[in-house]
Amino acid sequence: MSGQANIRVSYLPRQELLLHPEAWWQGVLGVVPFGQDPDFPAPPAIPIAPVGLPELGTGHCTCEVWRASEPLRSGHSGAVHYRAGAQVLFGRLVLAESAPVKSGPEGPAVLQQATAQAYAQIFAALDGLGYPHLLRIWNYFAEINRAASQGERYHEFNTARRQAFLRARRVIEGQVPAACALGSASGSPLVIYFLASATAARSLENPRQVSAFRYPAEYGPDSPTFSRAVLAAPMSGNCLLTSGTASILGHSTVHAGNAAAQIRESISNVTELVAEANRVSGARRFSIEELQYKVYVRHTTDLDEIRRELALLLPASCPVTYLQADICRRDLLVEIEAVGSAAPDASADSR
Ligand code: 3EB
Repeated sequence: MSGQANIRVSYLPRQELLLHPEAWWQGVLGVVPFGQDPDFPAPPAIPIAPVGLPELGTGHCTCEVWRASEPLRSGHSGAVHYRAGAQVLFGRLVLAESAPVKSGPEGPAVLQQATAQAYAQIFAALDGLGYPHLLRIWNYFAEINRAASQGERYHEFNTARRQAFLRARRVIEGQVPAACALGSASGSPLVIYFLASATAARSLENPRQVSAFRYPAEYGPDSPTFSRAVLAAPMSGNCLLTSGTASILGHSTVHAGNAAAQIRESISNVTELVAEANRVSGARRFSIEELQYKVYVRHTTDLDEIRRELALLLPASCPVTYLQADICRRDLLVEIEAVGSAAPDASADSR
C-alpha cells in the first residue's frame, strides 16, 4: 500500500506561486492559471491547463493548484501532459478545432472531431498508464451555445463525448465522472483537464435533479455523460469533487433571467450533494462552509448581484474564484463547482 494520496487544491495568486522554490513544485500535480495570459513559468514537468477564462472581481490572476501527498512523476501520452503518483493522475490536453467553425446548421462538426480525438487520447493514456478511473473532467471550448448541425455546439460535444466513452469501453450511466463544460471566447481551442485514479471512486447523483445521463431529448439528441459529484475515497484521498452545478430542478432550468435566484438554487443543489456525500461516507465529513468554489458568470454585469447573494449563503472564509464563461444552456446565467477535502477518517472507510 502506498498510503493516502490526499488530493488537495488551493487557489493562489499567480505572483505568490512564482516565489516558491523548486522543491515546492515536487508535490504539485498540475496548475490551472486563470485570466488570459497563458504563459506560465512553472517547471516544465508541471502540466499547465491554459483555460484562459477572464477572472472577475480581483486585481490579480488566480491559479488553481492541485497537489498530492505522494511521490510524483510526469510524462506525455499523445497530446496529454500528465503528472501522477501511485494513486492519482492529473492530465491536460489542448486541441485546436481543425477548421474554422462555421455557424448554421451546415457547419462541419469540427468540435465533434476534436472532442472524439481528445477523449480517445485521454482514455488511451489512462488505460496505458494504469489510472482507468476518470474522477473529474473540466471541458472548455469556444462558443458553446452557437447553433450547429445538432442544435448547439454543446449538443455536438455531448454526442462525441458519449461515443468516446462507449468506444473506450466505459459505462455512460452511473459510475461516470463528475464534469463541467463551459464556453470560452471565440477562437479558443478545446482545453480539457482531468483527475483520474488507479482505484474506483463513488459517483453521486442529486435527489433534486434528474441524472444528466437521463436528460430527455429536448436538451440534445445524446445525453451528457457525467455524474453530479464524485467522492474519491479512501485511497485517492477523501475528496469531494462536484460537477458544475446550476439552477436546475428535475431536468428544467428554474429562475430564468434572475441571477440571484439562480445562484441560490445552485447552492441548494450543492448542499444536497454535500448531504449525499456525508450519507454515503457514513460520517459528517463535508460541509458547505468548508468547500472551495469556482463560479462561472455569463454576464459580467451580474457579478455584483451574484457576489452579494453568495455572501449571504457562504462564510467569507470560503475561497471563491469568479470566472466569465458561457454556460451550456442559454437560460443559465451562473454555474458553480466545489471541491471539498476531509481529514482521513478510518472508521468511515469500511467500503
Ligand atoms: C447541468 O446540470 C448544467 O456537460 O459536462 C453541468 C455539469 C452541466 C457538467 C457537462 C454540464 C456538464 O446540466 C450543465
